[in-house]
Amino acid sequence: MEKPQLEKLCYSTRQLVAEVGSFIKKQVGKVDENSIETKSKNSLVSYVDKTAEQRLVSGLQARLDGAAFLTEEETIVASEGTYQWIIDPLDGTTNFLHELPIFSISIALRFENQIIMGIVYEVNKEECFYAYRGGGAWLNDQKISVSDNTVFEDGLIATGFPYYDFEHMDAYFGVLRNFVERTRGIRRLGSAAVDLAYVACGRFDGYFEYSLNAWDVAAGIILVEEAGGKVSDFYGGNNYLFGKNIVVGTKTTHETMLKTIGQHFVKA
Ligand code: 2AM
Ligand code: CA
Repeated sequence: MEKPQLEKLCYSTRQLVAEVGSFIKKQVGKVDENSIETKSKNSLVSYVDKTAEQRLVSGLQARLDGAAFLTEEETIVASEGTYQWIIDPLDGTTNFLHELPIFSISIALRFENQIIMGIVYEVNKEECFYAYRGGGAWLNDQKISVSDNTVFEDGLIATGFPYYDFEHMDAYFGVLRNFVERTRGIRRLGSAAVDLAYVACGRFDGYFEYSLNAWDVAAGIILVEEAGGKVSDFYGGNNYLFGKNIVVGTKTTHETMLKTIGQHFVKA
């Protein structure tokens, strides 16, 4: 796809995402406790996630013919196609259900193993973060870039605590202890897509987490890259889309985080 076409698709996808975001916002506080399903330990879902996903999928099908889908709620199974949409219709479902105003829609478009577009829409503040390959990263029409802070100790770091996979607790809390002692602070927002978007616009200097799914990070990856940040897996490699762990940040923050993570996490 040529750049002008990609830009156009990104623009029209942003309209769709804002519409579905407004649906999600209207459902805050309306979900009956009995209608919440537990997919697996601490992984919750309601009609809101599913309806949002169905609306996104049909809107995207109308915008790009024949693309495949990888979606969290599996309302569609279409894995064949040169283009693939990777969707989390509601990232931060636990926050949403607890009426904690940090949750988002995360949509990425992948072509031949490369993410070429990403949109993260933070529903409460109506902030649309978007990027397409070679086009820079943006927040509501303003160009964004990662923080220009070069002092690790002055940085704010985001993470997600383990909530179902407790196998690497010692390693994880070893890293966290180090960062707690050495940085300005740690934040745990509960939406990986928002964490990544906030690194892209410089609110956070870095972010790391393990046990993630592709739909949590796909859009945020291109946001951080196009905003001038660094992205890798815990071992410095590029297996971060499906590898279930990710570390991102400004060049200096990423380098320092990776060094500490390497002292605690050993590649299996
Ligand atoms: P989700 O709401 O789309 O499932 C990283 O913390 C990611 O883990 C979040 O983006 C969130 O995505 C997911 N997650 C699922 N259940 C969680 C829980 N109980 N606590 C925190 N994060 C959770
Ligand atoms: Ca979700």
